[in-house]
Amino acid sequence: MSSTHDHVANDEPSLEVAPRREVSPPVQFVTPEGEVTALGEQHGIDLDLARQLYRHMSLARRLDQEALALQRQGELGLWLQCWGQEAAQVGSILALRESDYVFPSYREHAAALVRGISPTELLSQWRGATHAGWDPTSRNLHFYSLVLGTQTLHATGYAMGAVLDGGEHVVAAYFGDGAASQGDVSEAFNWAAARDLPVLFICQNNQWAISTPTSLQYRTPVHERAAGFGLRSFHVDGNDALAVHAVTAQAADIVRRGQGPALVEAVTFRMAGHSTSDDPTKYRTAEEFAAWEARDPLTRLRTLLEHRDTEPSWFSALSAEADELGVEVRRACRAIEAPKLDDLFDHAYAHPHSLVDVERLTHREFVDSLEVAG
Ligand SMILES: Cc1ncc(C[n+]2csc(CCOP(=O)(O)OP(=O)(O)O)c2C)c(N)n1
Repeated sequence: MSSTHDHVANDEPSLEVAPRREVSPPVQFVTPEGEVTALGEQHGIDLDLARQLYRHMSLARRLDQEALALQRQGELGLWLQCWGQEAAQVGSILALRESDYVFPSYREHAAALVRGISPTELLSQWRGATHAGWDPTSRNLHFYSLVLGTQTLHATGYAMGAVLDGGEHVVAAYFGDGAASQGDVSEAFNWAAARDLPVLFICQNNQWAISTPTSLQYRTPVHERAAGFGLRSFHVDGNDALAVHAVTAQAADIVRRGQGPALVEAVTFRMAGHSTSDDPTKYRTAEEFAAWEARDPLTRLRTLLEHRDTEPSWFSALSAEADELGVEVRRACRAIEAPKLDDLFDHAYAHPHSLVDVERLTHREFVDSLEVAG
């Protein structure tokens, strides 16, 4: 049976410009078993960097587990876990300079922790206390974008301004495989390429967009699609923190030198549900979960470090540090105060506005009427 994707019959000459071809495997330095690949040996394994990556990834996983527990206890309204994506996030953000401006999506908790966002700042939004948790200018990390793909356009526009300022820039935008189906992302690719803008697109392909697998979303992998738009493009094992770091560093260097935008597709897996509101066992198999559990980003790095003379005491000190973070996450979450509803009106515009004043009054009258009735 033929499909629309079949090539022409063997006896006909192919007139296609670019026949479909096999996708090249992602760059990998460390196997899931913790062995260094030939490419990894060739590049060199920096054990200090490996320990730094492992530390950040361990702390991120602890924060993620604590936040899940807090949501289940009713302390958070919602949480979107980054479990499984720690290497993709920590490896990439550590390869950037602190002066590089970053536009995250909504699952980049590991990256946010590396940039120094505190548990209070990180959890406030998910406790319903604020629209956005931190001052984006203070750590060059924009606040989370929940409207898929919009941040890729924001990054592209930001990069246009950065170029006018002169200097060396990398403006990074994180997004998912699902967001890549948004027209906004294609527009961002196109405009960044057309204008040679210093944008580094970082796609975490975690295989799922809520309950839709990538296999139902597109035929051409995101890194190949980006290349079609004229971006320099990279494909990396997103559960291999050292490989992600090296690939991102190389891509960022190209962008920083003014050679146009680049894209890194990091192949990873969303181990949890999309959010605390869904049950992934309804749409994916235990076998798929187990296959990715065997590729866990922390386990492989730990195995590598253990094989390369990292003392057990180093791991126990890190475990104690993670315990302290856990205590702090729980304390910080419960201490987040409910917002004053007046803030909504105060922060609508920079200057007073008569319509906002009317809305504020109407709201007050409504609240007062409830108190009288109650
Ligand atoms: C413009 C837009 N369309 C739809 C949604 C609803 N939505 C929220 S998350 C999501 C899936 C996103 O998948 P992906 O980009 O792969 O990121 P992931 O959640 O896997 O990290 C969808 C469809 C949205 N937030 N914004």
